[in-house]
Amino acid sequence: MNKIALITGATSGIGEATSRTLSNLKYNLIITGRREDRLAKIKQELESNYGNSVLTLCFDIQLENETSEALANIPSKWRKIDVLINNAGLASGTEKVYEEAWDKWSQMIDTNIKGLLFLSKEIIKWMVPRKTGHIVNISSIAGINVYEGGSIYCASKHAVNAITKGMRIDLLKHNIRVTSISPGMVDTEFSLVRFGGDETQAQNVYQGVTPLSAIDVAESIEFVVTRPPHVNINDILIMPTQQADAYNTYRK
Ligand code: NDP
Ligand code: 8X3
Repeated sequence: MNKIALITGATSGIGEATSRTLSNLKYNLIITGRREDRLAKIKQELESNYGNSVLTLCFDIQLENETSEALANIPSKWRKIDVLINNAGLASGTEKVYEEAWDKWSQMIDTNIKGLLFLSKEIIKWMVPRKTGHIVNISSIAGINVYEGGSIYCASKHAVNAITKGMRIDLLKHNIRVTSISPGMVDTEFSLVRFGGDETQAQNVYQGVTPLSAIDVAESIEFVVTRPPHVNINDILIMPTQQADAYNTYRK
């Protein structure tokens, strides 16, 4: 029987690329995001190219009631989730801690931390009795370094790292694997979202650098989920060759 993976934030970037790599491995997929048109298009593309089954769930992961309702509507045969990819997330703005950006900070905290936690709790409840499962949390170099104008985004990814370590310990006796993947710069819609749709500012982030592609990260996800059952990859830090860390980037 095909395995089932749930990928949050599959409407673009890393999540969308991962939906292709896992479809290629014959996973049936539950894909989520807020943009219903994109979910429908990706479902259609995957099912016709890979022959797997794809269930779409459209909800805002910041909202517990929407998330609960979406999960409650998952048919029982789809609840045997083998792999959960906690990928939905964003950075919003580059305001400093004394500047006015409360709404943006709340959005990052509610999406990157609370959303990930609430959804995970619900899915883990289905994994524990089955004594099997794998949770892959998408963190960031921002979970390791803190840079100017990034305090709340970085805080959210530091929190993801702490939650990941906690999950690993709490889930040890339940045979559920837990992995953190921390990329540096990846060329997705991430910077466009961070800069509120300003394409020039978004493109400047990648100037003179060959960033990672979403596929590079999806291939790391493919690697961790295809290890034999006795192997748990705890952490992967994946960077563009031209970026050593959040502070050191060599731009040509
Ligand atoms: P994208 O902006 O391309 O994708 C983000 C995804 O998250 C979209 O599918 C979006 O779906 C979803 N999402 C965002 N907010 C919500 C929400 N409130 N409810 C439901 N879904 C939501 O960026 P990336 O692919 O780059 O980002 C994926 C993850 O990778 C994020 O966690 C990000 O922090 C992390 N990351 C990115 C890096 C980069 O440089 N790009 C580097 C390191 C980590 P929709 O808009 O349809 O809701
Ligand atoms: C995204 C990478 O360096 O913009 O998580 O924080 S960075």
